Amino acid sequence: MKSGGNLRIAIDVGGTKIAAAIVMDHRIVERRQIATPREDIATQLIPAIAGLVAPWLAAVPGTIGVATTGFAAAGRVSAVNPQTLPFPDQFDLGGLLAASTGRAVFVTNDALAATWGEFVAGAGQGLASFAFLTISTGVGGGMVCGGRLLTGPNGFAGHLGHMSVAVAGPACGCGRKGCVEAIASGTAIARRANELTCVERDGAAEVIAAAEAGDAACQSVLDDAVSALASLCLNIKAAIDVECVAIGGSVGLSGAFQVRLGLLIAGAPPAFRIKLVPAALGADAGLVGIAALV
Ligand code: BMX
Ligand code: ZN
Repeated sequence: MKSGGNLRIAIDVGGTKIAAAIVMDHRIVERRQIATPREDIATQLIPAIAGLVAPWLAAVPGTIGVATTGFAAAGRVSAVNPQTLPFPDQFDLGGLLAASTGRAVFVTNDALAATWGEFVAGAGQGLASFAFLTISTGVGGGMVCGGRLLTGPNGFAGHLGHMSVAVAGPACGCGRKGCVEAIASGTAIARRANELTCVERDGAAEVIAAAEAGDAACQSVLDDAVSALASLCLNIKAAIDVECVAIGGSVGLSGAFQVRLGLLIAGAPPAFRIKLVPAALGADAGLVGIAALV
Protein backbone atom coordinates (compact mmCIF):
# COMPACT_ATOMS: atom_id res chain seq x y z
CA MET A 1 0.00 0.00 0.00
CA LYS A 2 1.24 3.49 -0.80
CA SER A 3 1.59 5.82 2.17
CA GLY A 4 0.58 9.48 2.36
CA GLY A 5 -2.06 11.05 0.12
CA ASN A 6 -5.45 11.43 1.72
CA LEU A 7 -5.27 8.11 3.54
CA ARG A 8 -6.80 8.20 7.01
CA ILE A 9 -7.35 5.60 9.71
CA ALA A 10 -10.99 5.72 10.81
CA ILE A 11 -12.69 3.84 13.64
CA ASP A 12 -16.39 3.49 14.43
CA VAL A 13 -17.23 2.22 17.92
CA GLY A 14 -20.87 1.14 18.10
CA GLY A 15 -22.86 -0.64 20.80
CA THR A 16 -22.51 -3.96 18.95
CA LYS A 17 -19.45 -3.77 16.70
CA ILE A 18 -16.23 -1.83 16.21
CA ALA A 19 -15.32 -1.17 12.57
CA ALA A 20 -11.98 0.21 11.45
CA ALA A 21 -10.93 1.26 7.99
CA ILE A 22 -8.39 3.00 5.88
CA VAL A 23 -10.33 5.71 4.08
CA MET A 24 -9.19 7.66 1.04
CA ASP A 25 -11.26 10.40 -0.61
CA HIS A 26 -14.52 9.19 1.01
CA ARG A 27 -13.86 5.59 -0.06
CA ILE A 28 -13.07 2.57 2.12
CA VAL A 29 -9.75 1.08 1.01
CA GLU A 30 -9.50 -1.63 3.68
CA ARG A 31 -11.91 -2.60 6.47
CA ARG A 32 -11.76 -4.74 9.60
CA GLN A 33 -14.44 -5.39 12.23
CA ILE A 34 -14.81 -7.01 15.65
CA ALA A 35 -17.59 -7.31 18.24
CA THR A 36 -17.58 -4.47 20.79
CA PRO A 37 -16.34 -5.71 24.19
CA ARG A 38 -19.32 -4.79 26.38
CA GLU A 39 -17.82 -5.99 29.68
CA ASP A 40 -15.09 -4.05 31.46
CA ILE A 41 -14.80 -1.34 28.82
CA ALA A 42 -12.19 0.52 30.90
CA THR A 43 -9.61 -2.21 30.29
CA GLN A 44 -10.89 -3.95 27.14
CA LEU A 45 -11.79 -1.21 24.68
CA ILE A 46 -8.43 0.45 24.00
CA PRO A 47 -6.48 -2.82 23.40
CA ALA A 48 -9.32 -3.97 21.11
CA ILE A 49 -9.14 -0.80 18.99
CA ALA A 50 -5.34 -0.67 19.03
CA GLY A 51 -5.20 -4.30 17.85
CA LEU A 52 -7.55 -3.51 14.96
CA VAL A 53 -5.46 -0.63 13.63
CA ALA A 54 -1.98 -1.97 14.48
CA PRO A 55 -1.34 -3.46 10.99
CA TRP A 56 -1.98 -0.06 9.38
CA LEU A 57 0.04 2.28 11.61
CA ALA A 58 3.27 2.00 9.62
CA ALA A 59 1.60 2.76 6.27
CA VAL A 60 -0.99 5.38 7.20
CA PRO A 61 0.26 8.54 8.90
CA GLY A 62 -1.71 11.30 10.58
CA THR A 63 -4.42 11.76 13.16
CA ILE A 64 -6.69 8.78 13.82
CA GLY A 65 -10.41 9.58 13.68
CA VAL A 66 -12.75 7.84 16.12
CA ALA A 67 -16.53 7.97 15.81
CA THR A 68 -18.06 6.51 18.94
CA THR A 69 -21.44 5.87 20.45
CA GLY A 70 -21.88 8.15 23.46
CA PHE A 71 -21.51 11.81 24.30
CA ALA A 72 -18.02 12.80 23.12
CA ALA A 73 -16.33 16.03 24.21
CA ALA A 74 -12.61 16.89 24.13
CA GLY A 75 -11.65 13.26 23.54
CA ARG A 76 -13.66 11.96 26.50
CA VAL A 77 -16.77 9.82 26.15
CA SER A 78 -19.72 9.25 28.49
CA ALA A 79 -22.84 7.17 28.00
CA VAL A 80 -26.08 9.04 27.49
CA ASN A 81 -27.89 5.72 27.73
CA PRO A 82 -25.58 3.22 29.51
CA GLN A 83 -27.78 0.36 28.25
CA THR A 84 -26.45 1.14 24.76
CA LEU A 85 -22.82 0.87 25.87
CA PRO A 86 -21.81 1.32 29.53
CA PHE A 87 -18.80 3.64 29.26
CA PRO A 88 -17.20 4.68 32.55
CA ASP A 89 -18.02 8.37 33.08
CA GLN A 90 -15.74 10.69 31.08
CA PHE A 91 -13.78 7.77 29.64
CA ASP A 92 -10.59 9.19 28.10
CA LEU A 93 -10.86 7.28 24.83
CA GLY A 94 -8.86 9.89 22.91
CA GLY A 95 -6.00 10.21 25.40
CA LEU A 96 -5.66 6.48 26.05
CA LEU A 97 -5.76 5.55 22.35
CA ALA A 98 -3.20 8.28 21.59
CA ALA A 99 -0.90 6.86 24.27
CA SER A 100 -1.37 3.33 22.94
CA THR A 101 -0.81 4.14 19.24
CA GLY A 102 1.57 7.11 19.47
CA ARG A 103 -0.83 9.09 17.26
CA ALA A 104 -3.00 12.14 17.69
CA VAL A 105 -6.64 11.02 18.02
CA PHE A 106 -9.80 12.97 17.20
CA VAL A 107 -13.06 11.73 18.75
CA THR A 108 -16.67 12.57 17.95
CA ASN A 109 -20.11 10.97 18.30
CA ASP A 110 -20.80 8.10 15.88
CA ALA A 111 -24.10 9.42 14.55
CA LEU A 112 -22.68 12.91 14.02
CA ALA A 113 -19.84 11.37 12.01
CA ALA A 114 -22.30 9.24 10.01
CA THR A 115 -24.40 12.33 9.32
CA TRP A 116 -21.35 14.06 7.91
CA GLY A 117 -20.41 10.97 5.88
CA GLU A 118 -23.88 10.83 4.31
CA PHE A 119 -23.77 14.58 3.70
CA VAL A 120 -20.42 14.66 1.89
CA ALA A 121 -20.60 11.31 0.08
CA GLY A 122 -24.05 9.72 0.46
CA ALA A 123 -27.75 10.54 0.69
CA GLY A 124 -27.22 14.22 1.56
CA GLN A 125 -24.77 15.08 -1.21
CA GLY A 126 -25.53 18.40 -2.90
CA LEU A 127 -28.07 19.53 -0.28
CA ALA A 128 -27.70 22.56 1.99
CA SER A 129 -29.74 21.14 4.87
CA PHE A 130 -30.10 17.53 5.87
CA ALA A 131 -30.79 15.26 8.83
CA PHE A 132 -29.77 11.66 9.46
CA LEU A 133 -31.15 9.04 11.82
CA THR A 134 -29.54 5.69 12.56
CA ILE A 135 -31.70 3.02 14.15
CA SER A 136 -29.49 0.21 15.41
CA THR A 137 -28.42 -0.66 18.99
CA GLY A 138 -29.59 2.84 19.93
CA VAL A 139 -31.11 5.67 17.91
CA GLY A 140 -28.57 8.32 16.89
CA GLY A 141 -28.81 11.35 14.70
CA GLY A 142 -27.35 14.49 13.31
CA MET A 143 -28.35 17.65 11.47
CA VAL A 144 -26.66 19.79 8.84
CA CYS A 145 -27.92 23.35 8.34
CA GLY A 146 -26.45 25.73 5.77
CA GLY A 147 -23.77 23.15 4.98
CA ARG A 148 -22.60 22.99 8.62
CA LEU A 149 -22.86 20.05 11.00
CA LEU A 150 -24.68 21.13 14.17
CA THR A 151 -22.59 20.04 17.14
CA GLY A 152 -23.65 22.54 19.80
CA PRO A 153 -21.33 24.27 22.29
CA ASN A 154 -20.98 21.04 24.29
CA GLY A 155 -20.98 18.53 21.44
CA PHE A 156 -24.36 17.12 22.52
CA ALA A 157 -26.37 18.17 19.45
CA GLY A 158 -27.79 15.34 17.38
CA HIS A 159 -28.90 13.09 20.22
CA LEU A 160 -32.25 12.84 18.47
CA GLY A 161 -32.95 9.38 19.90
CA HIS A 162 -33.44 11.10 23.25
CA MET A 163 -36.21 13.39 22.11
CA SER A 164 -39.33 12.25 23.94
CA VAL A 165 -42.37 11.47 21.82
CA ALA A 166 -44.54 10.16 24.71
CA VAL A 167 -44.41 12.08 27.99
CA ALA A 168 -45.66 9.07 29.96
CA GLY A 169 -43.86 6.56 27.73
CA PRO A 170 -41.37 3.84 28.68
CA ALA A 171 -38.33 4.78 30.76
CA CYS A 172 -35.16 5.37 28.75
CA GLY A 173 -31.71 4.52 30.08
CA CYS A 174 -30.87 8.24 29.83
CA GLY A 175 -33.30 9.02 32.67
CA ARG A 176 -36.13 10.47 30.57
CA LYS A 177 -39.45 8.91 29.62
CA GLY A 178 -40.78 8.18 26.14
CA CYS A 179 -37.51 8.72 24.27
CA VAL A 180 -37.57 7.46 20.69
CA GLU A 181 -34.66 5.20 21.66
CA ALA A 182 -36.77 3.52 24.39
CA ILE A 183 -39.41 2.59 21.78
CA ALA A 184 -37.68 2.26 18.42
CA SER A 185 -34.05 1.18 18.90
CA GLY A 186 -33.12 -2.39 17.99
CA THR A 187 -32.55 -3.01 21.71
CA ALA A 188 -36.02 -1.67 22.63
CA ILE A 189 -37.79 -3.55 19.82
CA ALA A 190 -36.23 -6.87 20.91
CA ARG A 191 -36.87 -6.22 24.62
CA ARG A 192 -40.49 -5.16 24.15
CA ALA A 193 -41.30 -8.08 21.84
CA ASN A 194 -39.70 -10.57 24.23
CA GLU A 195 -41.73 -9.13 27.15
CA LEU A 196 -44.99 -9.33 25.17
CA THR A 197 -44.54 -12.71 23.53
CA CYS A 198 -42.33 -14.48 26.10
CA VAL A 199 -40.32 -15.78 23.13
CA GLU A 200 -36.57 -15.08 23.30
CA ARG A 201 -35.91 -13.52 19.90
CA ASP A 202 -32.30 -12.64 19.22
CA GLY A 203 -32.52 -9.03 18.10
CA ALA A 204 -34.82 -6.70 16.20
CA ALA A 205 -34.32 -8.43 12.84
CA GLU A 206 -36.11 -11.53 14.16
CA VAL A 207 -38.94 -9.42 15.59
CA ILE A 208 -39.39 -7.63 12.25
CA ALA A 209 -39.37 -10.98 10.42
CA ALA A 210 -42.03 -12.32 12.84
CA ALA A 211 -44.12 -9.17 12.30
CA GLU A 212 -43.88 -9.65 8.54
CA ALA A 213 -44.96 -13.28 9.00
CA GLY A 214 -48.12 -12.13 10.80
CA ASP A 215 -47.25 -12.28 14.54
CA ALA A 216 -49.68 -9.72 16.03
CA ALA A 217 -47.58 -8.87 19.10
CA CYS A 218 -44.46 -8.28 17.02
CA GLN A 219 -46.52 -6.18 14.60
CA SER A 220 -47.68 -3.93 17.44
CA VAL A 221 -44.09 -3.52 18.71
CA LEU A 222 -42.94 -2.64 15.19
CA ASP A 223 -45.88 -0.25 14.70
CA ASP A 224 -45.02 1.54 17.97
CA ALA A 225 -41.38 1.83 16.89
CA VAL A 226 -42.23 3.23 13.48
CA SER A 227 -44.80 5.67 15.01
CA ALA A 228 -42.13 6.98 17.39
CA LEU A 229 -39.72 7.43 14.49
CA ALA A 230 -42.37 9.15 12.39
CA SER A 231 -43.12 11.61 15.23
CA LEU A 232 -39.41 12.33 15.48
CA CYS A 233 -39.18 13.00 11.73
CA LEU A 234 -42.13 15.43 11.88
CA ASN A 235 -40.57 17.14 14.89
CA ILE A 236 -37.30 17.55 12.98
CA LYS A 237 -39.22 19.14 10.11
CA ALA A 238 -40.96 21.52 12.52
CA ALA A 239 -37.71 22.40 14.29
CA ILE A 240 -35.28 22.97 11.43
CA ASP A 241 -37.14 22.33 8.14
CA VAL A 242 -34.33 20.33 6.50
CA GLU A 243 -34.65 19.23 2.86
CA CYS A 244 -34.71 15.55 3.73
CA VAL A 245 -33.94 13.02 6.42
CA ALA A 246 -31.92 9.92 5.63
CA ILE A 247 -32.77 6.77 7.58
CA GLY A 248 -29.96 4.33 8.26
CA GLY A 249 -28.80 1.68 10.71
CA SER A 250 -29.45 -2.05 10.49
CA VAL A 251 -33.06 -1.67 11.75
CA GLY A 252 -33.83 1.56 9.90
CA LEU A 253 -32.69 0.16 6.56
CA SER A 254 -34.96 -2.90 6.77
CA GLY A 255 -37.64 -2.88 4.09
CA ALA A 256 -40.52 -3.32 6.57
CA PHE A 257 -39.35 -0.31 8.55
CA GLN A 258 -38.84 1.95 5.52
CA VAL A 259 -42.25 1.12 3.98
CA ARG A 260 -44.20 1.66 7.22
CA LEU A 261 -42.36 4.90 7.99
CA GLY A 262 -43.03 6.24 4.48
CA LEU A 263 -46.76 5.56 4.88
CA LEU A 264 -46.96 7.41 8.21
CA ILE A 265 -45.08 10.45 6.87
CA ALA A 266 -47.31 10.51 3.77
CA GLY A 267 -50.35 10.69 6.08
CA ALA A 268 -49.00 13.61 8.14
CA PRO A 269 -50.36 17.17 7.74
CA PRO A 270 -48.78 18.59 4.55
CA ALA A 271 -46.44 21.11 6.18
CA PHE A 272 -44.81 18.31 8.22
CA ARG A 273 -44.27 15.88 5.32
CA ILE A 274 -40.50 15.67 5.34
CA LYS A 275 -38.81 13.86 2.47
CA LEU A 276 -37.36 10.49 3.53
CA VAL A 277 -34.46 8.73 1.82
CA PRO A 278 -32.59 5.55 2.74
CA ALA A 279 -29.03 6.17 3.92
CA ALA A 280 -26.65 5.47 1.05
CA LEU A 281 -23.42 4.43 2.78
CA GLY A 282 -24.86 1.66 4.96
CA ALA A 283 -22.52 0.57 7.74
CA ASP A 284 -19.67 2.71 6.35
CA ALA A 285 -21.20 6.17 6.93
CA GLY A 286 -19.48 6.71 10.29
CA LEU A 287 -16.07 5.66 8.90
CA VAL A 288 -16.34 7.93 5.86
CA GLY A 289 -17.64 10.77 8.01
CA ILE A 290 -14.99 10.63 10.72
CA ALA A 291 -12.24 10.48 8.11
CA ALA A 292 -13.66 13.63 6.51
CA LEU A 293 -14.09 15.43 9.85
CA VAL A 294 -10.55 14.87 11.17
C1 BMX B 1 -27.30 6.28 22.14
C2 BMX B 1 -26.08 7.10 22.57
C3 BMX B 1 -25.66 7.97 21.36
C4 BMX B 1 -25.44 7.14 20.09
C5 BMX B 1 -26.70 6.33 19.78
C6 BMX B 1 -26.50 5.38 18.60
C7 BMX B 1 -24.68 6.07 24.31
C8 BMX B 1 -23.59 5.08 24.63
N1 BMX B 1 -25.01 6.21 23.01
O1 BMX B 1 -28.38 7.12 21.97
O2 BMX B 1 -24.51 8.69 21.69
O3 BMX B 1 -25.11 7.99 19.01
O4 BMX B 1 -27.04 5.53 20.94
O5 BMX B 1 -25.56 4.40 18.94
O6 BMX B 1 -25.20 6.68 25.19
P1 BMX B 1 -25.35 3.00 18.15
O7 BMX B 1 -24.54 2.14 19.05
O8 BMX B 1 -26.71 2.45 17.87
O9 BMX B 1 -24.63 3.37 16.89
ZN1 ZN C 1 -33.35 8.76 26.33
